[in-house]
Amino acid sequence: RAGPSLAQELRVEICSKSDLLFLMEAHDALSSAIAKRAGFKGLWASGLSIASCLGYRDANEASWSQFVDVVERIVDSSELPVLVDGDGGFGNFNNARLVARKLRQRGAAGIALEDSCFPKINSFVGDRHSLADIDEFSGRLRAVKDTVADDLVLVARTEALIAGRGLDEALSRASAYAAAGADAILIHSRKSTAEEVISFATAWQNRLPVVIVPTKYYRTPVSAYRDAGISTVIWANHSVRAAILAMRQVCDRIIAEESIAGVEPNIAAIDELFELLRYDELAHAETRYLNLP
Ligand code: SPV
Ligand code: MG
Repeated sequence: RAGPSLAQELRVEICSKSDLLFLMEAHDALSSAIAKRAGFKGLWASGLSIASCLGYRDANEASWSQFVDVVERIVDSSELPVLVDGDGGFGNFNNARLVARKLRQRGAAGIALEDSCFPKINSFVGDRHSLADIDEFSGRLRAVKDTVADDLVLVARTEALIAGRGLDEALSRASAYAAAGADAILIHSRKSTAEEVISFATAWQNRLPVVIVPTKYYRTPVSAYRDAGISTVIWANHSVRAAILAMRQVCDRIIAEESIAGVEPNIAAIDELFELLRYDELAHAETRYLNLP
């Protein structure tokens, strides 16, 4: 399936009033295949997770081209609609539209752009998050929209609450971003309860679909999001965090026991790996194309 049809699928899902869409984090082809097998209908190519796996901080240390290469692997391996975390667009309007164009070429379904300044810093790191000027950021959105039109879903993310600027600022930014052509608004929060994102959703009244990232307010049941008319929930970093714990435990145990016998029941079988990467398809193709006796 080509990029634009995945974009269409993501647009329909995000805009659907009938139910909540869940996007699962992926950071490489394997996490993408695993999320697909679990039943997720769409993926979030997380900037934090991808940077972490490359050994970079979520501070625009990885280049846009490194990032786009990883996205291609995520798209290929799942063939699901992938909403890509485009950070602030890696610069000004010109960088943002270039990245969007490249993401379209690699089969992404959507891009989320946040109103941070380059270089960004992850929303949960420190407390010095500076917001971009509204008009300048709107220019980034308009440039992306003019470049990729309907081939990519454009999610505008405001960091107003992360920057401590309050609900009114978040709402006025969301309005400006809607006017600039965004298809949905991502409202981010670092609070441990969902209160402020629910307040946002209530005041916003679905002028565009609302997307949230409940990493810090993980206790809130999703029924609260359905009640608030929220469109999409992103589980933003849970595969990479699961991998960190699993790898740490296995490394700790192997070094302590000088044996791999103890860990064998607690790690994926080699066959599961072959299955995830569709070695059966290769075997089938060999019978077809190699003229085997
Ligand atoms: C990401 O997954 O990279 C995000 C979400 O942007 S957060 O890390 O919460 O900023
Ligand atoms: Mg990010």
